[in-house]
Amino acid sequence: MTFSRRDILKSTGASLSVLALPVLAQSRDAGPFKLRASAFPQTIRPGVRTDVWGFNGSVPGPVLRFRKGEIARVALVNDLPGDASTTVHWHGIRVPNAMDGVPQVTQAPVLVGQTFNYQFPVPDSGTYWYHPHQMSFEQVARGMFGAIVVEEDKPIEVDRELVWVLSDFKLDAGGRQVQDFGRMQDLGGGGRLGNVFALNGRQTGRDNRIMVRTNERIRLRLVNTATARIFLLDFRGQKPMVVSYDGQAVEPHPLPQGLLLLGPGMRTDLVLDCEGSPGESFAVIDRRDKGYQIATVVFDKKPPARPRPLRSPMQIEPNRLPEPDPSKAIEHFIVFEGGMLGKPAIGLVDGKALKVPEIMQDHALTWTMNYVAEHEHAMLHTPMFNFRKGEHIALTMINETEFEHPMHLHGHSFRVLRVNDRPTQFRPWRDTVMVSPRGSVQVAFVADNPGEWMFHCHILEHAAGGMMGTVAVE
Ligand SMILES: [Cu+2]
Repeated sequence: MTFSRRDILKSTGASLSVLALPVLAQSRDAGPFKLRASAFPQTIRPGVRTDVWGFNGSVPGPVLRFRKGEIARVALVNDLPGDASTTVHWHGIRVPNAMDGVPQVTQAPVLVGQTFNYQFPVPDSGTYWYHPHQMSFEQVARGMFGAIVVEEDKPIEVDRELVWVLSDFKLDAGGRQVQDFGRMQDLGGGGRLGNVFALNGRQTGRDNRIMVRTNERIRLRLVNTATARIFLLDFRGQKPMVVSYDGQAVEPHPLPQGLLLLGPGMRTDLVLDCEGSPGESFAVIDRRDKGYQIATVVFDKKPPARPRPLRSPMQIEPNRLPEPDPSKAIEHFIVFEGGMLGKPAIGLVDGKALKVPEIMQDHALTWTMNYVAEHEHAMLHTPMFNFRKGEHIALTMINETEFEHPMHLHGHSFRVLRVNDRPTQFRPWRDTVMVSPRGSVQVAFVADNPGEWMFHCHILEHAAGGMMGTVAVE
């Protein structure tokens, strides 16, 4: 049984009102889409209204759906309060540089009252997301994010598709957002963690029930939009299969150690063949934070969707990414140092060597990449590396800090070749990769997209605290 695009959209909208996300972009000829950034109240925790910032009046913003190869046209309208300028970055999509949404680097910030028209071809299918790159540690924390789905030419066979946007919010007793963005202890520590976990903008928990049919096949598109929280999801008793990381197909495989690690900025598509008896249920919990419950999946008492699970292939048709050849790749290294624990680091700020405590005091920076602490989107930055267009690059990140860093490269996807000096099993394509404390990761890619591209930690407080740089492709 296959479902048409229309059926899938209908069922995502109708399946569960609590978790259903508004769908905006649906069709090629629907014309340019408008994303209006503004402040508004939303119920995140049951019973209270929270003032959030977001797109088109909802957190998360609408799911933008495109087809592979389509030209995306999105008008960003800035109606944020005060003088909050903003931009939109299309995380993971290999856009032309001028459309990348990075203030000072690829465009001027969009001022309140202004509109900016984004237009770019969408080269790859997969799960992506959008968010501002201006004051992102504050604007994303307030609720400015949404998912992007780029459909494959020939989608894999599923009954239903669900988009789960995971985030967290820091609320006070009255349900207001705590206004403590950019504190030094968050910049130099584990980032600013919320106290309310949210799934599609609503507090998660036991009562978040998702009804499924026995032997139904669900494609779950998971996006972590939190500024700092790392999720480690356990689908208790179920055996979901990973079919893509960061929008790119991977050989279908069970979750490593049965757990899904989802750091800030990362996405994973799972295929879940719901195996259980009608009336049973299972919990989805976060193993990182005291087994916090994300949702309860309940098997409908109706007869099974089919007598036994589907056996049709789960392999997604891969995107055509330029294949890096490690034997001819030029090697580069990046060392991360600093933060509040571990050995004191020395870093260059504006060309001057300082100890990290001084850098913290005088410049509010705490991290270094290759011994440089970089101001967010500094006007006077120099790229960390200059690549020639078409060059094959092997990049090794060495984490000399006591913290995890999900590192994100703009404009390109890379193959993850080695983690902690061991070859990876599937050499997955990613655009955001977790580097563990005292660990290392080697990635490879072809630098084929011209322009100056951000390379930064996606714990957005770390980015604001110095883990932000650029690479140039000429
Ligand atoms: Cu980091």
